Amino acid sequence: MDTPVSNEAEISTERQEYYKRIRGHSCSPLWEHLEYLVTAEPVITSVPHRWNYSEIREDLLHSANLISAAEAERRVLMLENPALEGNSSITESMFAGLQLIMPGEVAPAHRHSPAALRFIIEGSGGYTSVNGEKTFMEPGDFIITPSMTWHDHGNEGKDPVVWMDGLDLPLVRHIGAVFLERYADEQFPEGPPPGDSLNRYGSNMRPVGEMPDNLNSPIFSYPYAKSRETLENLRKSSEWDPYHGLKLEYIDPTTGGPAMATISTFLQLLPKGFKTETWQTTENTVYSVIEGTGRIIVNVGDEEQTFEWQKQDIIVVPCWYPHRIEADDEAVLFSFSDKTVQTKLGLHRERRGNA
Ligand code: GTQ
Ligand code: FE2
Repeated sequence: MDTPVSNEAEISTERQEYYKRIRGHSCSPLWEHLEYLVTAEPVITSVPHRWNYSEIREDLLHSANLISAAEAERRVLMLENPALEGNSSITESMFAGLQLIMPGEVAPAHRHSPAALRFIIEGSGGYTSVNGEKTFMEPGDFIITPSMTWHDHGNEGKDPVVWMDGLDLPLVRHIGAVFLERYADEQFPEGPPPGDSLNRYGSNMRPVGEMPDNLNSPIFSYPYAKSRETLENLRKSSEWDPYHGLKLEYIDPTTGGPAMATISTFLQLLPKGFKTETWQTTENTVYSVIEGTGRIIVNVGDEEQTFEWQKQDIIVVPCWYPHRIEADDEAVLFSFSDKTVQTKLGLHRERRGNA
């Protein structure tokens, strides 16, 4: 029996030819792509992952034998999301890396439109200079380098200094607005004395007549000693949040908003044995462990993936992966995310619990 060419196949061929034809005008049919473009829930490429610092440390320190900080400009091992290899990204929106400065070295001055944060992992005597204001850094300290501020780094101590860099680079690259300028000299001229911005803006007061940029905190440095003490003081009067333990956000004291225009930053305390409830958020989060041991349990499809962590480890939990945290010992976690970008764009969402 003759089978007539099915209507569908005919349309299909006709459609194929049509698609080819409109391709010539740089047009494409939305109806063939809609279901992959606008999905019921976030569909992303990046995956949760943990970097075990004790496994990386030797290789990181070895980089100093291969290249100087000056030659490298920035001697950084990028933490690439395993699903985003070659993209210099830890999530779709953010960059993270481990930067090494050996005693006596200088990472030369430059400035750029992507913003950066530093979170100190090990070593003493390291400093960063932001627009000429030097800040010495200790493990656990958090320092910001706002967009287009001049910065150079150095190490006046005796040991290697390592910190985690967090940048909004993938986001800025996506938009296209990337600019870099190198300073003519190795170091930017010394400006205000160390601690100047903290003195000006860090005491719930501010100099009369000064109007700082309201997108970034005028305070460049958030020392761990102070923020750890705050957590310790607060634990006595605060209830533990079932999803976060005791979690504080670093802010710009002049606005109450986030410390950085494009990156949200947090410090959280989890008491010994604490187990959080499962939390789901659109923000892409990078955790850095300062104290304690425990695990982050992430739901990936129908299975649970467990990422054990200890001091100095880094864990990424991308957008919308339900996850919970367990602390075996008392733990302090620093984290940064793109929450403030999402909030400013009206996109941030979260879901508490398994519902
Ligand atoms: O320290 O200035 O990890 O400009 C990437 C780009 C660090 C820095 C990075 C940078 C820096
Ligand atoms: Fe930089």
